[in-house]
Amino acid sequence: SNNKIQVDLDESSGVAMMKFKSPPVNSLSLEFLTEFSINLEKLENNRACRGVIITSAVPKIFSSGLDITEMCGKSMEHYTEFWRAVQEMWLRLYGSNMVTVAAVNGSSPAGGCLVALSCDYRIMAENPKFSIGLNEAQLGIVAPFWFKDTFVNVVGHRIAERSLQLGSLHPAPEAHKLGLVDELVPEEKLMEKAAAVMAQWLALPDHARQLTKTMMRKAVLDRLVAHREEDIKNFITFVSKESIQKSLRMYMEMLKKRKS
Ligand code: CO8
Repeated sequence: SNNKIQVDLDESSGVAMMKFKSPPVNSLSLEFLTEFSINLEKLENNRACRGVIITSAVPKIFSSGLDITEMCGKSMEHYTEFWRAVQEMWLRLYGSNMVTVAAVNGSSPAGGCLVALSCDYRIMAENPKFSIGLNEAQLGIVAPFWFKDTFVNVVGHRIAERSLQLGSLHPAPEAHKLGLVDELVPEEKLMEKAAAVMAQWLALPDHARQLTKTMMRKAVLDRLVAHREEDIKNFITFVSKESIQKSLRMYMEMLKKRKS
């Protein structure tokens, strides 16, 4: 189905709104990631579009990150296809020529955090119940090098190192202090603020801004492009281990138990 993400382009401003709409938690399944990449590609190739605001239509959750069920008990072929889709999404988003603003209106662990980190600017609702971070270590898994690179480029090496080792999920106020998000606003002001920030970034000539963005991000993008197949192999080897499968199953159990 072609409706996990709602896209609306305002031709007069050149700004597209991309809303994650895949309840209950906007997890990044193969289907979701494929739709995400196709939408980004379409907007990228549309001359009428200069910027994208990414947000969620699901209350309290921006995105719960990679769909854990895609990494449990599946075939090698499936893991390959899934991981290629994760890479593709990141290459498109991090390497986008458009201005990308994340309006983080809910929790945003792991892959959800990666999506926000890959944008040019992050605004988060100031609710301390919403947290964001690369919590992979808590699941007994390790964030790939390009997740780490993206994180380091936002917060610097020391903060990234501590946060990654501890698998920290930072409540919004703490995320702001660390520079993981650029700005906090009351939830009802989030979209207004995102539009204002977008207008500020779009006031510059596209060409100069795009070349500058490329200059800042190219090394990190090139590193994955150069090691893409190796990165897929690493993922498959890692995720196929019985110990890792066990960790992921236990984590899913924990999520379910926590509820009842
Ligand atoms: N994948 C699949 N299912 C999920 C996920 C997920 N990431 N997150 C939640 N769900 C499911 C829950 O199991 C639950 O299912 P059910 O209704 O069948 O019991 C349903 O979604 C609703 O979840 P909750 O009841 O927990 O909803 P809450 O509103 O209470 O909480 C949260 C929402 C905060 C998002 C919470 O669900 C949560 O913390 N989820 C886990 C998030 C997480 O840790 N994600 C990490 C994924 S790993 C990743 O993104 C990067 C991996 C890098 C690869 C490394 C190499 C191996």
